[in-house]
Amino acid sequence: KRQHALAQEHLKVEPVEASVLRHVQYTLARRHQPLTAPDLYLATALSVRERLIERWTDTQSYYTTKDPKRVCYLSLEYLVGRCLQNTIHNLGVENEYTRGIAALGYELEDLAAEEHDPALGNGGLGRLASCFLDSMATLNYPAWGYGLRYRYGMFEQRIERGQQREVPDYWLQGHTNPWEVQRLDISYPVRFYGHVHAVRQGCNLRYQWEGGEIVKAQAFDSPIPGYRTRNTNTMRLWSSCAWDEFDLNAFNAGQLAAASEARVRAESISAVLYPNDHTDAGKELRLKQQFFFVSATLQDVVRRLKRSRRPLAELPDKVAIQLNDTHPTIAIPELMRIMLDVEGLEWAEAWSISTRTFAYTNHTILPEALERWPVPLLERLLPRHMQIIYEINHRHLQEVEARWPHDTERLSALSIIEESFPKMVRMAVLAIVGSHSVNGVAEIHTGLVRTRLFPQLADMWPERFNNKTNGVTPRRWLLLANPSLAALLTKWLGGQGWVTDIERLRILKAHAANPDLQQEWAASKRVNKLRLADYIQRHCGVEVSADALFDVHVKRIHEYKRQLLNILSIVHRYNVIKAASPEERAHMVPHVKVFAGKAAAGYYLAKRVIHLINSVAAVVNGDPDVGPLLKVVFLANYNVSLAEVIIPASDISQHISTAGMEASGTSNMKFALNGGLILGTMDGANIEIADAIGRHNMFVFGAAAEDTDGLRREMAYQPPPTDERLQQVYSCIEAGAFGPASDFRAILDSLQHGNDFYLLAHDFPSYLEAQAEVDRVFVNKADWIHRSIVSASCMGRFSSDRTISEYAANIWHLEAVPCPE
Ligand code: 26Y
Repeated sequence: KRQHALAQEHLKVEPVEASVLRHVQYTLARRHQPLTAPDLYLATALSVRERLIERWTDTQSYYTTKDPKRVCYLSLEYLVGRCLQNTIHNLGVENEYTRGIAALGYELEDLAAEEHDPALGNGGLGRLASCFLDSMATLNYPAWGYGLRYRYGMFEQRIERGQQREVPDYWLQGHTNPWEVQRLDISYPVRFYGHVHAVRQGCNLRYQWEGGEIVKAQAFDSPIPGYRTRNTNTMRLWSSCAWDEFDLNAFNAGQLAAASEARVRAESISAVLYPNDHTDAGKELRLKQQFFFVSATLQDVVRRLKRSRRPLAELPDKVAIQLNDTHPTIAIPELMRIMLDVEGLEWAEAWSISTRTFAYTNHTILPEALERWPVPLLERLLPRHMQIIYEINHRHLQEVEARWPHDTERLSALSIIEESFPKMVRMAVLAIVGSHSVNGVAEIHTGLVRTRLFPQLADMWPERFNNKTNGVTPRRWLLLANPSLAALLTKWLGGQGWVTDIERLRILKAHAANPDLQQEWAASKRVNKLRLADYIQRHCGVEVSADALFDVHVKRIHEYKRQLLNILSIVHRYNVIKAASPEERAHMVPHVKVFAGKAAAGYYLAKRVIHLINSVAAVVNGDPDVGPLLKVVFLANYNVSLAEVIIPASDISQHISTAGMEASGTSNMKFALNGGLILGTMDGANIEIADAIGRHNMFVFGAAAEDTDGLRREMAYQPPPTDERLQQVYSCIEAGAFGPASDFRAILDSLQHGNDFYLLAHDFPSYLEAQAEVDRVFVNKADWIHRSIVSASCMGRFSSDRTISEYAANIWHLEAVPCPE
């Protein structure tokens, strides 16, 4: 206590400058060098970190005393974003630090930009996990995020000659990461391969998994501070290394080679993030990553339970485990193995404990993203788990047979094992059979999970399926990313309460027509547009006007997200401008089209689309005849920090997936929250956003999800004629207007000889109509701003605070445990 009080006192009296300089001088040992921005960033981070660690250790020991139920969020991906400003804001020390850093001759914002943005995830699913961690801490839930500490994160994207080149992201090199603590006291052995040994115990057989290879899982913890609360949770990421150090006595050349091979093999497990989303490659190393992370996590969970002297039977009362997609699903057989083989529980009890502990979130209905593992691979890598999966399936199918006798079709649809060559384990089916809750991430998506993806499972356990519409954290996506709008909100809403109660924005709706508010609103948007214009100038060398309509399309490049539809419409717009008279041009709305996003390295068509966008950009931007009426830019290396610059600056953002294919989308929420209007299809969370803000405040087009199957069938039977404008766009590309047509042959073929699976040609006319409507509204500034205010003010439902409260109440049965100040 006394020590604590002393430390408190010390922190109180040590001003920011002194603390930062102490770190420059003594931690970084740069007493005689001039101050540089990178040094100062690190010293500032280390200074903030001291306050963070205090809260963190207090929270953790408070949780230990209280011993409440906790949630463990298991995710192979986290897209954390930069930490410095987030931590400073959540701790409520921004004034102190802004002033302190200014006194040292720097701006806090500039130092913050020195931080490397860790990219330990692909896209939406990883960023959602990080938004959830922020909300869980802010709402005082005792929560753990578990994951993998990849040495190489998502590749860095460079654009060279219009094309994507992937550069490895060795994010830890040359940096000390002040936001993590290596826990040398926390590591676990993880086994692979080996064999199963059966031992007779009385009249029972007990199984033991032995031999094989052992790898060490080493914990790295990052404190996750809640906003203006003492609660600070833990994100624990596992790093792999060899279990045994070299046996120095046994060294001879041959053994050295073998020993270092084993080390390299061990370290390779957490070496690199699989940069694929939505296409499962089924690689052995990926399965190793999944099991490695899951095994270490479960050992950690069980150890904690035992430390609090509780029997495993109490696990479901003390821990909820949420599986972020099927990626950690091997946790189900692993927990069963621990209970059966290590703890000696009987099957029925173990199974009841397991299913009451696990819950599963599905994030996609695309067949190519559904994980399936070959049985022979599982038998070799995890032989005991394969046995357990067979046993789970056997009992599961017995239950099916009892309810629906002699229904072989149903049996094969419901089986965890797919009877193919080789046989495959369907991880989603395993996850559903082994959980008490299965949720989708938006209303439409949950509906499709029930009716299209797993109708037989939903039939069997209707109560198991539920919806949790995604949300985003207003801390990062409004308070941090958009300081000018945040200041406006604080002023108009009479304080900062909105940061944790975003529903308060609704008050603004009544003032949407107020000219003062409108004028401040427009001024704030302009500040953000100028910031993006500056970024574009510096990174693309293209000058854009903040008076133009900023039309943004940023997300992973994928056929179903239809960046192609957008760029084709841009070619059409270019054609229209070229053909227009000066009078017509005078009435046109100038557009800046902003693209960003990464293509999976092996996704050929997606990479061609990037090439096409850049090729169109080069022609359009270089055409003096077009001038400011149209600019097209592709911003390289889309990541969380770039999103923070782009999102607040949009007038329009596009979320135009083929209906039924985007599970939810979360950037749509961020854009709308920042006063951007949405051009979108009736897909994912767009539908609920339209409901919340009023459909007339959104620009909607395209086929509806329930019509897509029928349309595809019709079109296959009788292909409709191609829209003339679209035909003209094809002709331009064919004619080499944007470089050799051969560069885009694959795209043209997919469009002209494919079956329009993504309904691009089908939706093209209504897409152009929606764009025309956008232009008509944009010229009426007051109307536009009115819509912008109304839509932002109705976005309260899309805070991840709401989402997490629903998970906590309905799935985890968790109570908040506020840590006393
Ligand atoms: C199996 C493996 C290759 C794989 C890896 C990553 C499969 C999928 C993914 C990532 C999926 C993902 O990011 N899904 C997105 O999740 C968001 C959060 O729920 C949704 O908003 C978004 O619609 C969905 O595409």
